[in-house]
Amino acid sequence: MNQERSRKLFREAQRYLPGGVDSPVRAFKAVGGSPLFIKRGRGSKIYDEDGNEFIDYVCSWGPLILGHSHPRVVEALNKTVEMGTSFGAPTELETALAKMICAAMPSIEMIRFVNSGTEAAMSAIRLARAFTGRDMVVKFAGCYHGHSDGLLAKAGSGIVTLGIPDSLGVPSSCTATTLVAPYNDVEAVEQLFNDFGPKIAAVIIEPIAANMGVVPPCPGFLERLHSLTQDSGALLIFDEVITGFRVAYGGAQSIYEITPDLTCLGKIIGSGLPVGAYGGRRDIMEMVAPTGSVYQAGTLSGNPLAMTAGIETLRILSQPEIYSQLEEKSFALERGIMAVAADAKIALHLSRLGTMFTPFFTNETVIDYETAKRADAKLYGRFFQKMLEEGIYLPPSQFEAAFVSLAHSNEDIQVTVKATEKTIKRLA
Ligand code: KE4
Repeated sequence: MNQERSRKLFREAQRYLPGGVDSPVRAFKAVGGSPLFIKRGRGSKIYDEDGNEFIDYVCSWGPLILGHSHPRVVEALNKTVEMGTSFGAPTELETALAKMICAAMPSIEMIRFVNSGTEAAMSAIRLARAFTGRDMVVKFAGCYHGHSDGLLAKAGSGIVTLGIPDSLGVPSSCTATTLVAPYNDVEAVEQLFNDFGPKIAAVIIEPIAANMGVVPPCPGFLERLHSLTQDSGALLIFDEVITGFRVAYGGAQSIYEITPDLTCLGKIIGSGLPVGAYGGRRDIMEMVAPTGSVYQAGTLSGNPLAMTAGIETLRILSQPEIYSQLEEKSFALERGIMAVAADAKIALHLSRLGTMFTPFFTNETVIDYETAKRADAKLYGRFFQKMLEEGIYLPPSQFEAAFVSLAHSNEDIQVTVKATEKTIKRLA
């Protein structure tokens, strides 16, 4: 595959951008090789600067559930951009998208738009601390909620401990109020509430984890988190930046029928434009400035372009049968890949929920970060590279989610299964 222009562009980019990218995972460090510079996307396909075509399963890391350049989204954006890009003043578009989200997720009575999932999670934590008057926050190993200092924490020694910084530049004081537990480990969370209960402001969780690869919650896990937080006066924050409008129109909270106190959103609600949001109970959200004393602000928050893209996308997603169409495509892909793996007698566990999936090369069922890390990530890297040669663009990291969009055709699914068969044979 000719990658000449991408390599040239990468060399130049590395002079001006750290690692030649604006977000680390794009640099292909986890899978090796040189990143492809993408020129355009249409539907389920992306085209790189050397003219190579790929079936895209990254979909901008989740936002593009409709596929690239959906005609209705493009048309709506063109109309809005003609009237201006940003006013720094209220527009009816923000209220329109807010109403759609509140209607889709009844736990959200009020919402604040921001510009990224990082901002959403950071602000939700600040709000939870203000509302409860407490400082400590529980997060889970392998879950990612953006790069705010307090959330860049990893588990210290032992199973449940005070977080330690997971990045240079994060003072230990910032993670000293972050508690880290293993995902799906009810006993560990109960231990934390025994030890720190009255000091815990919130538990923040990806209700279906996607940042260690896709790892669904074990039966009863989310329900236990809900009861523990309710009983202790802590808030339950669902980080649905990925799962919101991805796994169902009502998000993961509608699948598991759990009402979080706060929800973080992003990605799909902006359909590829920069966006994030946090929302929840009115009595909590009214503490956000200017009605309350929890400060949070943003020049481009609720900007007309992101709102337009989000409104058009949710209009399409709210149509009947959309999610059953998405499920059909995704199930066909899972069934095809698992049949190929069984034939080749290769240890492959395809972890999937709805249109988000991760192939783990392991015999174990992946239930948390430790089991995810025991999968053969090196083999995943080779799988990634060989699939790329077959024209299939998967996430360039074992610890990410791949995504099916509405634009992925039955033919795309069959081509992907065939490419998997050829690749697994070559790997074996
Ligand atoms: P952003 O700040 O990247 O918009 O969102 C942070 C975030 C928050 N919560 C969850 C559950 C997330 O998955 C993310 C960001 N997701 C990653 C991919 N897993 C973004 C890709 C990247 O970092 O380049």
